[in-house]
Amino acid sequence: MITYTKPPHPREHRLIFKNIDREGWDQSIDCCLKDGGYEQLKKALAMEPKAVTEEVKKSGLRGRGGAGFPTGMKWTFIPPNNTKPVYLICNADESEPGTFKDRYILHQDPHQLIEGMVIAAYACGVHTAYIYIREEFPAAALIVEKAIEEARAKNFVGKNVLDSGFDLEIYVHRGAGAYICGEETGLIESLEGKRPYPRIKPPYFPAALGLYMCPTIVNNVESLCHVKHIIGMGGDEYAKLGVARNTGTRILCVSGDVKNPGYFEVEVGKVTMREVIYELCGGPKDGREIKAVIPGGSSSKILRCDEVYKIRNPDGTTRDLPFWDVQMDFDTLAACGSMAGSGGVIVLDDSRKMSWVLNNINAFYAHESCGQCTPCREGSTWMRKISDRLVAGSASAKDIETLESVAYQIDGRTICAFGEASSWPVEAIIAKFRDELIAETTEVAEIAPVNPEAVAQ
Ligand code: L3W
Ligand code: SF4
Repeated sequence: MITYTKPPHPREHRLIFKNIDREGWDQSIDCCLKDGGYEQLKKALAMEPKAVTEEVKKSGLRGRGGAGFPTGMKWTFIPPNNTKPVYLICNADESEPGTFKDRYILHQDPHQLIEGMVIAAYACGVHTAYIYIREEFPAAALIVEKAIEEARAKNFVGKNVLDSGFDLEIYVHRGAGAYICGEETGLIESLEGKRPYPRIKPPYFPAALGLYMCPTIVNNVESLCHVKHIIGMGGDEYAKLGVARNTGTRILCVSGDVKNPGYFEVEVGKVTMREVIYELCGGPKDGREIKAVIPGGSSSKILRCDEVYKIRNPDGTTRDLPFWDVQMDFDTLAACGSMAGSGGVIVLDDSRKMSWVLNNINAFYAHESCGQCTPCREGSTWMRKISDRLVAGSASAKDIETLESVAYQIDGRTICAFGEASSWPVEAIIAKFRDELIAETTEVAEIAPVNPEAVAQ
């Protein structure tokens, strides 16, 4: 029986976090091998590469890094007549505010990731793979480098992996300390040794034109770990976890105003907002009430706890879905006008002023904009300046209108998704908490219009 230093909640279903906080688990390859490590790699190497991809497609796995894009489908985007090298990049630049799951995997179970990567590389015909680890995780980089060497010593990585004829090198690359390095094309530029200016998509979808303009598969740490379990269970069996179109498990990182914040691996769509807050996290802090939740990292739109959403049923009819009954899956959160993102659930209680929340988010995006395109560079700075005034008590009601207008002018007019990520929180907070924000504004005296005749005299 597995015992933990910090036991999982009974509602959890642990696949990826099975070894996190496990007693007697030391992250070494010996420990991992005693527990069946690299058995799924042996199974995958006995299959045709296309059959491995087929299992991942059947599993329904959707990317856990933010966009929820189907992983198996992404792998099939490598052009069929390609003659260039194909690369695999593990995006370990975990930096979405509210998200803190990948670091635990890198620190405590690096072999799970390496095994998933070798299987993914085999499926996609990759012989060179990179793990791009954010600069702020220096210990993780050392742990993963050591794990790669251990795997190489056992011939799970390197030339002729387990006598299969398949070669794979995996390199750790340390990030450059910016959020935008986690945007897949910014990451690729950074890996090429350049400033991480995102590329425009299309045409630069990495699966066709990625690293060194070669086909490149970019997957998040958690997504690649799931690959190992999909091969172990079979795609069909894996797809029985979770709900339709939202399969498997995912790690929710809950932070903010609850009694027991932390990480919880649950079946996708099998827990509601009420269950996350009251069961997994022990409810609001004493004497407080929940006000709102940002469900999928800071880029996702805020949900108010008194909202009721109109949800379209498969037969075209609609039904009402109150906030507390919202299932934490990709499709339900999208239907509520937000997104599941990278799994970072930020809970806000009635002690939080929305002007403070807004300003906090605006400060982050203004600092992290790469500056390549004008709407994002200028817009994020203006949004921060206005919300600075709001928290300082010197904003007017007109400023709220201007702030909203700036957000809508960024949205859809930028090179990468960062532009939307900076504007969506502003749009949603203003739309849902307008009265509260306006109550914090002051009336500014009208400045008298300039009289041209008086100036001429
Ligand atoms: C080839 C096509 N490939 C799509 C690929 C595309 C990418 C994936 C998803 O943004 C979001 C963002 C953050 N041919 C393709 C194609 N692809 N069509 O599919 O694409 P996309 O553009 O929807 O996603 P993205 O640009 O990667 C990600 C949000 O996630 N976010 C997460 C941030 C997460 C972290 C972290 O800490 N892990 O930073 C949070 O909310 O705002 O909206 O691979 O190439 N026709
Ligand atoms: Fe850079 Fe922002 Fe433009 Fe993305 S949207 S390329 S982060 S300036």
